[in-house]
Amino acid sequence: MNQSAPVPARTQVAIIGAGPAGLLLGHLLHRKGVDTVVLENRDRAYVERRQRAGILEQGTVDVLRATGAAAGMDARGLRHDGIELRFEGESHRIDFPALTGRSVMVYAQTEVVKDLIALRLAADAPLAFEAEALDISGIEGESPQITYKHCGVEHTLTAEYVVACDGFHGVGRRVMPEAGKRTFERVYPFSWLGVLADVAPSCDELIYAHSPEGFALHSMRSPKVSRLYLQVPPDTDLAEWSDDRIWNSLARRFAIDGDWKLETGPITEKGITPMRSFVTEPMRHGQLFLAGDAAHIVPPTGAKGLNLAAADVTLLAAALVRRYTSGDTSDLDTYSTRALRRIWRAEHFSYAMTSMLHTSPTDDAFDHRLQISQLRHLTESKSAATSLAENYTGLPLPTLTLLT
Ligand code: FAS
Ligand code: PHB
Repeated sequence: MNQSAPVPARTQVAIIGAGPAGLLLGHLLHRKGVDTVVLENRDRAYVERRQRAGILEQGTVDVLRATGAAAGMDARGLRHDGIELRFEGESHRIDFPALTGRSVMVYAQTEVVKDLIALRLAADAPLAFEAEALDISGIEGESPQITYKHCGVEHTLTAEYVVACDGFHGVGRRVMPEAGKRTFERVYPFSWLGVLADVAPSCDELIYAHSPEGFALHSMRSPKVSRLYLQVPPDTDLAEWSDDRIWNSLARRFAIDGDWKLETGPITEKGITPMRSFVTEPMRHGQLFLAGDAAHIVPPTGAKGLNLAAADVTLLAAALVRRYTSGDTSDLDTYSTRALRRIWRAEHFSYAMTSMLHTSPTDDAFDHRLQISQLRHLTESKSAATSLAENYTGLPLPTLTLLT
């Protein structure tokens, strides 16, 4: 099915993008009686199978549960109370509940997206697939308009607010006026090669490994499916990485003293993800708002990407509900400032985790000693471990009263 209810020509909040940000925003607003339309330029199958994030921080879990979108997560998600750090043949666990009283949920972004699409279609709320937003105009007026193409025909959607949840390559950020726009970027000298494998995970919790050969991460999607990543050069050709080469390299990177063994199995998906940090400020101009990857990108080492998107739209949804229920626009006026405070905290955490765990081609022996010292400090200092646990499980979200 490529769309739900017919797409009206006018709505209150027009949302571009049916990734986690756009779908969650649409869900949160529809529940509270705010009219929305979601426009997505890909087809449903593409959006639902796109392999990306795997970890939901506590705040994201709380929002999904508080707003009736957690049935799939609570049935199939895996609650994790910690992660394992490996370096120099050692293994050390960071215990989240003991340090913060919070945990995380292993539940793939693909499943979150499927759940939110199903909820939106069941609610018969307008969601058009293969509907590409071409331009956004009138954002400084009362009735901004989106020009979009759907099934080869151009249409216009008029709204009171437009929220660009259209990812790093979307149209929203391009429409923000250059005057006053500030962008910040850091491109890392490595990428991640990610694989999905039909083999039971060789661990109960995620393993983040620092090794002379480079970073490796052992994650999972279910008790029978493993998700693993290894650091590769930025211009890596996937064809040069056979299954055997991937498994052998991962085994060396995860190796610790003792009899732990990496189980291998059929690799069903492979992909290369470049690593960058990116932020654009501000996240609002007139009636146009940015949320999620449209406004910021983090290296996935801190498992923040999806969760930042969810936090942005939770803040924005509460601000829009306040505006539509009481006419009070104060939270809308402070959305960008409040969202960016959380975004920069996650940018720093993701940068710090990435710098600590990856071996850069420009690193020397001094850099390597600093990394090992930082890792060892995390295993010996409760305050250092608590800081990691606080950031990894996510900063508390403001009250959800307006959204429940
Ligand atoms: P998304 O990019 O998910 O969604 C934007 C949507 O807008 C897309 O469906 C797109 O088709 C649509 N769109 C774009 N332009 C449009 C237009 N003009 N008109 C209509 N629709 C348009 N994060 C982690 O935490 N862990 C990970 O392991 C991880 N791995 C990743 C791997 C890859 C390859 C990528 C690209 C990202 C990864 N991320 C990861 C980050 C990722 O999960 C994002 O943070 C998350 O998808 C953000 O969600 P959205 O902001 O909704 O953006
Ligand atoms: C994943 O499971 O895809 C995942 C988990 C943790 C990360 C990044 C990706 O830091």
